[in-house]
Amino acid sequence: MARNAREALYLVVSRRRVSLEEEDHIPTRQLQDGGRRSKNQPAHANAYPAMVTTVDRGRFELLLLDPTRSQTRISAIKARQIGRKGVIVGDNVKVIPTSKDAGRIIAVQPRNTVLRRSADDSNTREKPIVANATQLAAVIATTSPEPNFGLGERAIIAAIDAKLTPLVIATKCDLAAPNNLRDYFEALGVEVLTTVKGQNVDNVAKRLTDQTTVLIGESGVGKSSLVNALVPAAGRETGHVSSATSFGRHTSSSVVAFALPSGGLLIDTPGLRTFGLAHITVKEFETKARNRLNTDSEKFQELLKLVQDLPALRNY
Ligand SMILES: Nc1nc2c(ncn2[C@@H]2O[C@H](COP(=O)(O)OP(=O)(O)OP(=O)(O)O)[C@@H](O)[C@H]2O)c(=O)[nH]1
Ligand SMILES: [Mg+2]
Repeated sequence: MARNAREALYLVVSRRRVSLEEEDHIPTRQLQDGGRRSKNQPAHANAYPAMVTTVDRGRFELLLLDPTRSQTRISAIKARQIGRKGVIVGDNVKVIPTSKDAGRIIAVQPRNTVLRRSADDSNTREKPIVANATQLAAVIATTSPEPNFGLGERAIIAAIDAKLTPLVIATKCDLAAPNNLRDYFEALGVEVLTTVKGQNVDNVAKRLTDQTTVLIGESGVGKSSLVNALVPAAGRETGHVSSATSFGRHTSSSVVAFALPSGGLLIDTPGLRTFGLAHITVKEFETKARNRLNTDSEKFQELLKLVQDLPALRNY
């Protein structure tokens, strides 16, 4: 973090604790933002809409959605009034700037969608991944690591449950042909896009424009490489895949959202080993799949069987 951003954050954190009532009546001089207000005006009147782009141990990076401000990225903490309520990447929030590049989140807007996974199939404790996504792209390499069809299917099931459009992006097509991946997922009614190292990714860019797409896949499949290709300013670190084990190095450790140059958002996530589905119910899944997957296909029957065979923790 830049030094001035860290200092600003320190000032925010070290500010004396105030009661809820006081929070709503912050003196004007603490709003060094230009948004002047009278002493008794509620804080919400000076709040800006923003979107959470990353979360790191109680600290949030936000993209301010106010086109009149020159500074569009700020760090923020949660106001006490939000309590223990979780704030996740993709959340639309209201923030009160406390300096040029820091602020305090005072409200979280209702979510349109929530992509979640559970700790594992027999543990219903949910782990929300992102809010307000419209698409999920299961990123699967043709090789290195070898395709994990099971993880892809699970991500697709979670996408359907969260009312997101599922896609498959087959990476590393310069190393092996994507035919088996394409046949497998197209039979299910899922669109399959392909990428080749060093070639343009216009086919993917076109498909992601004006959508909020979350990338899900194993470590080393090339999620962050794809982000860098689509968002040149992203500068995501990428890692090597071990030639001995064919496993990735779990290079990315946090969920981060980036604005796509042609509109929309792209969300990179850390590599997953498993995708727990204990939160899925069979009936709901069947209903939600109707308009999004080829439910007449044999492949869909296999997918349904996977959901039916999950430990019977759920309310059918
Ligand atoms: N040959 C080839 N290599 C690729 C391609 N895409 C990514 N790679 C390589 O695969 C390795 C892993 O890429 P990353 O982008 O770090 O993978 P990731 O999915 O973000 O991995 P985690 O952050 O660990 O989850 C890097 O060495 C990339 O250069 C591709 O299309 N072809
Ligand atoms: Mg990565």
